Amino acid sequence: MGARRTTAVVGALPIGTRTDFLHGSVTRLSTAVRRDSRRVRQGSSAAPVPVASCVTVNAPQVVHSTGAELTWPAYTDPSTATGDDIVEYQVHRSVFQSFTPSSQTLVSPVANDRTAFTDSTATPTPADSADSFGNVFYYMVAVKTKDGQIIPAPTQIVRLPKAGRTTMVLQGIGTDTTLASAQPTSGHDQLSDSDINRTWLSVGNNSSTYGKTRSLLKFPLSGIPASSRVLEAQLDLWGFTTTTGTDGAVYEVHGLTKDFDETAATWNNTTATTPWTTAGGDMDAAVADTVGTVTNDPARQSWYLTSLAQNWVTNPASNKGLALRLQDESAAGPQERTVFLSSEAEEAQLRPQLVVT
Ligand SMILES: [Ca+2]
Ligand SMILES: [Ca+2]
Repeated sequence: MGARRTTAVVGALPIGTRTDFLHGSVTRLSTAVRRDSRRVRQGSSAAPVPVASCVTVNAPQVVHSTGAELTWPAYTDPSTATGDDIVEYQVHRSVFQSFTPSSQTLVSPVANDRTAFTDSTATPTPADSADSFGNVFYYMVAVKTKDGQIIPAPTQIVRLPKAGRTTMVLQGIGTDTTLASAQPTSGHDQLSDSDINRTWLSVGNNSSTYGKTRSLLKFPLSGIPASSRVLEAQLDLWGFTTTTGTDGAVYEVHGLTKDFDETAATWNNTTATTPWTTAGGDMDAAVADTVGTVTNDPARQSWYLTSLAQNWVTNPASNKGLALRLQDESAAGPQERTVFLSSEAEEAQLRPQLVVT
């Protein structure tokens, strides 16, 4: 079980002035997402290094206590000259975010016809260590060329789990949509904002257009063996904007008890033809976790769903997804709505993710 830390948030959001989502005042968005140096997230990458023809390692989806399972796009040979032809890839690893690849950081050369490597060389942090996670490393895939150059690349941060553990990062591969009580027969896989369809999810109770909104999300966990023990499952959503009428809103996660079709689900229906038993989504009464005090600053919000995810792993048929809703959706309760980026958002690193260890 890990402590509640994660997230190096890296990324940029669109620039500009826009009308506030779901009817409201005009707000000015900052040009870039602030970086929160207190937190380190699995699978975020460093700022791009402007190097021609470098190879940027992908955010890993599977991380072992001995290292990450890495993949990367193939090197693009920049010219017909032979000097810049690839000889081999090189996987490098450092405890520093910025480093020059050298023999001291080299983990392994990789043949030039391969674009994957599983690092198994890190010394695992003992399972009984007081730390909740193992070491943090930065990986780089460099390219060695025929003329002897080593082309560096942006690094990828990875936090290793402790000995005997594996972390799966599920991002951008789930399904999600919004249910809206004031438009109970319309699907909202995208939300309209100033007549533009946005890849957003909404949770709240103070929209004159949509009424109460709840977000549904589902992550496929089929890659995790059913016998696995889940030590921690962390849901991360990128909060894009929050509109608060009265303070105090609390955001709850519940396990869904009926599957949903992300393109057809509505407040009334779970698919195009099947109604929910209870309009607004059939869900467990139990609350898996809550988050309060969401401000209008763009920020990652995290919920911890360990026992819910354990059920999904042990009994895959029980994984119907989850619902995110306000604790008190009534007119007497705190009035607020938050827009989160969805699994179709352009900013791949800011899409919803479930990190399971
Ligand atoms: Ca060439
Ligand atoms: Ca979606």
